[in-house]
Amino acid sequence: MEGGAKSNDVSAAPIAQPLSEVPTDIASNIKYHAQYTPHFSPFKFEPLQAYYAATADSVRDRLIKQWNDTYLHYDKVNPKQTYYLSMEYLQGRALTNAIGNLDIHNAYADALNKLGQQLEEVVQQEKDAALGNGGLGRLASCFLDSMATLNLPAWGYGLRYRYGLFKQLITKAGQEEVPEDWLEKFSPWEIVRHDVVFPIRFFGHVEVLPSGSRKWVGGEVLQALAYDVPIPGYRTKNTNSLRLWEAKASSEDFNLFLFNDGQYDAAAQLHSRAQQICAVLYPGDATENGKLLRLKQQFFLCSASLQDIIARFKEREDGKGAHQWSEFPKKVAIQLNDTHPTLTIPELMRLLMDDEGLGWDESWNITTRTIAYTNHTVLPEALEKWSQAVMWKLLPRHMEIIEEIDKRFVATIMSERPDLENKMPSMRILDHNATKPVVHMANLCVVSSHTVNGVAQLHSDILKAELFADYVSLWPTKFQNKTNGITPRRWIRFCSPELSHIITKWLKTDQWVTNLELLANLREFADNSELHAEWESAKMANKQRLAQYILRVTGVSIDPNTLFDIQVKRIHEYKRQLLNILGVIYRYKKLKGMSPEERKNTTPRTVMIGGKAFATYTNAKRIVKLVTDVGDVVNSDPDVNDYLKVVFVPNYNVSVAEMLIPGSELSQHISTAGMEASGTSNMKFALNGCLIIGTLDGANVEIREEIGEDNFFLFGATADEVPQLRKDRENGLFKPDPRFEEAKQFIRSGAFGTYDYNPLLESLEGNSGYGRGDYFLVGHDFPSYMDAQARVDEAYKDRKRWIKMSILSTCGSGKFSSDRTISQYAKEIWNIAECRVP
Ligand code: B1H
Repeated sequence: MEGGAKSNDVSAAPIAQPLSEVPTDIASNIKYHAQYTPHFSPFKFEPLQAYYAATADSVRDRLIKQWNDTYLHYDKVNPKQTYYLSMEYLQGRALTNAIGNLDIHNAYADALNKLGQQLEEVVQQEKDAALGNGGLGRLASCFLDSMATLNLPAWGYGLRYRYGLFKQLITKAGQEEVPEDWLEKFSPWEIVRHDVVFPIRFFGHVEVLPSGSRKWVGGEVLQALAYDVPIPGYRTKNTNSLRLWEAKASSEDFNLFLFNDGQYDAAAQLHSRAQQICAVLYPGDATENGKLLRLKQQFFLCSASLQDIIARFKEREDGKGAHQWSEFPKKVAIQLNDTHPTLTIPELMRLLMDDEGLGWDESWNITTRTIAYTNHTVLPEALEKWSQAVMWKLLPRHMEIIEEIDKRFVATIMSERPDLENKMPSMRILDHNATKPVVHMANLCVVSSHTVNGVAQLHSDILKAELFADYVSLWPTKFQNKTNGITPRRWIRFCSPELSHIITKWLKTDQWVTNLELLANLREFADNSELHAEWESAKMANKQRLAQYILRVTGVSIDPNTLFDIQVKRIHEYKRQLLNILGVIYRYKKLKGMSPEERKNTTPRTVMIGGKAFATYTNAKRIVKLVTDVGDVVNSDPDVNDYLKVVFVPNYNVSVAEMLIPGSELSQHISTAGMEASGTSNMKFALNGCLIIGTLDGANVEIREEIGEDNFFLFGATADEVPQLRKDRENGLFKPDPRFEEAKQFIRSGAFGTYDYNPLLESLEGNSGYGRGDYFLVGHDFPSYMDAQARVDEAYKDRKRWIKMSILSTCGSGKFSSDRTISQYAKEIWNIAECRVP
């Protein structure tokens, strides 16, 4: 059954005033919710109840009030609004962020105290919303925080996955994945909008109507139901929305006849297909089935969001007479977070032409003035290419439109730039030569967007010089850089209150929380011994908190007086956790060979490595296993125990990051140059006064510029050297450093157990191929990495110098606020202005 959905009302019914019985004083309000929310028995008040039934619900009242006011205000002013489309959001926990942004943190802590609860304990009851894989999803979440804080009319759209990123268990066998049920007890932060439902079609065919226009019909039709997550800005009334879509089948799709006939599965077939759509984040796409489901997810997000955007556009414009389609790009900006929501392009074309009756030229003009695309990677395996056959089957009308876009693009080139004819194969959207024809999603995005941006200066330069070089000569002004940023609220103000108070005290203002460049003013105190003492004691408090956490989750006791050295990020060969652990192995071997006296002259370290490996990425899983095996040996070796510990931090996620980053002193961002588009944890660590050891890759380049090269432990090949180094390697010109050979040999000797590490070691041998022949140049960079580590050891011995470097790292982090990034998107890509709720 199709067409049964209500697709008109996109507004939230405003509640004129809060329920009068709900007490406004916080403690009574919490008590009220504890008694009247139906989720738990009313007479228990333990931390879990305090979180669910009370704290979150009572914060929610305030959020919803602000959310409604914001919506009404945007409705009234009708400004140009941005819609950020992303398949991923890594929101983490919401409670601390909500009461911090609403500026009621202390009041809540006091109120809970009165009720016999500790806020710190209550906030830990919340499960992380992990609807994302890593940096790309966390960036989207930081952007939402900044858009609200800057009072920008801007919404996020995503999918409400039932199971987000898996939970990582570390066992004797290495990593195991288990589902993380973030909705197990329900999320108090989402509001289901039963009145916001849109039909989404899959499969079917295209019919030509008597008028000559085309219409997509048949197939199966599911429903997209909206869930809104209010996104409060920091100390402002503006509260934006993250709208997450869930897939449903309608009741008419339930076949009562079949059910009564005992055919239970067949009776609910569409219901079960609907459930699959939002069941999991990024299901493995190794199988044809997995691919089709991922494509369905992508289309589901694009179609539902566009229908919603168009409905809102019409509603707001019709209030002042009939809407003019030429106004659409003046009211709507759409940002595609990588190519995952690319289907927005043909879907907008389809809606405008087939549903609204516009012609091709007008529809194309509107589409290309509305849509902009952010590229987040140059890794070939992450550049999406969809099989044309699969797309014809699932989205026949969209494939017609994509063919037409491709045809017109080719025609334009042939008539305007015949010199580019030989570049056509790499520039075209459709390739016809391959044995299995595909759609190049990035090419579709570049051709159809008004702006394309990379996420750090080096990455944007590489895009212009390599991946998109041919397009640059065609459209020189289309390409921009927007260096990533992070929200200072979550990533220092709330996760490190101790350091934040010190900064506020010395700057004599807390304005830095929304104007991060003010941190530069701390530089004048970089040698002040009083600040040094306070800084060191705040860092020590954070290290102690981290040590307790590590003991609790791993059973390993670590000493806060050692150098805390951390690498946390998704496990990937290009991120080179293998380089890190090989360095650790070499360090361990040297320590073993030293006399007790000699050891006393070394810098004691605790090395922490954490991150999830994609379930089917075997080499990444071997790296996890190697780190845990090295940890087992090193941590139980009394000879070196006071000088080295190695911990694999399990289940790295946003909340764990909030614990690790403030307690870090050295962090590793050591990807092969040219491969990490930006990185964002590097910014979080630097902001928290943690020094970086890193390559000239992604945003490291700009971080080093900002905090000063003396305060950055640099090593390794540069991006422009990498291609030649790979060639040298293929030609047998690479001479490995003896230290590198020694570290590998130590693994082979069985020093870390009997697990078969040969495949991992072999990836570093041979002379060519991706994932072979040391494609990631671990061997080449190893000696300069070890030298940089030696400089770290020396620097750490000089406490005064180290603390100064730490302060200067924080001082130089002002540029990396996502407020700066988002202001630039607003001005230079979206052309939107603030719309502050009075
Ligand atoms: C980034 C991804 C990504 N780049 C494919 N690309 C995915 C690609 O599920 N998939 O198919 C998911 C994610 N993620 C990261 O984006 C970059 O590697 C980081 O360097 C960058 O900081 C981050 C945010 O821009």
